[in-house]
Amino acid sequence: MSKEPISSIRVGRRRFLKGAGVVGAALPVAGGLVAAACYSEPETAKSEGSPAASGATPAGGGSTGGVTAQVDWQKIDNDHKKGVEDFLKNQATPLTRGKGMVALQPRLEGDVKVFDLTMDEVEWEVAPGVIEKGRGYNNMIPGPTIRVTEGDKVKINVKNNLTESSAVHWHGIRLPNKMDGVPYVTQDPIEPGKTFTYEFQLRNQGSHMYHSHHNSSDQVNRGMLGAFIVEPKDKSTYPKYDKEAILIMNDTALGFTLNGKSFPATDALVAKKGEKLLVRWMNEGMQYHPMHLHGLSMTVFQRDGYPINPPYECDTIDVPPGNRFDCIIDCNEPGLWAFHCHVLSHAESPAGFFGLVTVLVIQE
Ligand SMILES: [Cu+2]
Repeated sequence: MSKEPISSIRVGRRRFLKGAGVVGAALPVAGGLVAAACYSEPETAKSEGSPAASGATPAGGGSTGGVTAQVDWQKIDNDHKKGVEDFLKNQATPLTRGKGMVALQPRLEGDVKVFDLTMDEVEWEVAPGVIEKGRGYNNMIPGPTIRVTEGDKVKINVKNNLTESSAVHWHGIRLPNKMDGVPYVTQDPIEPGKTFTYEFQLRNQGSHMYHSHHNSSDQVNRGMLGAFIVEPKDKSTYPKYDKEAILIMNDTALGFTLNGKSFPATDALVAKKGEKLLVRWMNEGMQYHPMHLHGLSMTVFQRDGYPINPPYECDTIDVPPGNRFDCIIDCNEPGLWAFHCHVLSHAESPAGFFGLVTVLVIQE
């Protein structure tokens, strides 16, 4: 069974729709998406003298009735529709440049896994045409994903290419104090142009993170973060799953992002009916994000790498800053299931969805 991260899966628009049972079938939830392709203007828009009929730009809000109000609701509908269409296109061909969370391959020095990280100033395209002054590791946001196994020895060389000092904190990982990455508490800051090497052995499994711990409300917010997955050495009691997705939330400096991108540039989660999907939630932002899955539930079995006994079931998981939750989604109901932050101002505006929104696609 494939353990390929969902984030690496690209599906063509037709395959995406077909797989979801949309093309040539009648999934009510997807009907709106199909209809979008052959959308025609409602009759009301064509009434004599309406701004839409004359090609005029609709007036702004404020009107409570008449022609202007009609144009306003149509603009809202059209903007929402375009956002969803763009999201679908993005699954076939990315609408933004740059992709974070590429798996970082180590090289072996004896029995030590050696990783190289750079800290970089990055021009980052968060949403189509929206380019922000970010900061990242290895020129990407989030930084590359580090994946090791409990018991592994690692050495991580970190070169600072920033215009200011920094340091890397290994969030959630049990390690010797001097490797904890907090300037003036456990080490000197890594100054611009300098390199620092972290060395430790992994004692605890779990979904962990790494991030800046210096000027961090700026540096982490601008993208200096990544996933650090420690697989358990003994998987006999670990839940079985077919696919995995890591979802890192961030907010403020680059806006509301999932894995460094804002809707419609976010990746869909794609699974086949009957598969079990492991989702590792991580919040690197400064706000709470209750992530809500439509139509299905999540079974939460681990928090911050520590088991939850017994696991609990929910459809909205509140992920506070710094927290990581691991859950399994039993993908037993085909369709396109909206998956979004339920602080609605993090997810939708009159111009449509944005920010912390994706879709779980369950194919027949
Ligand atoms: Cu939120």
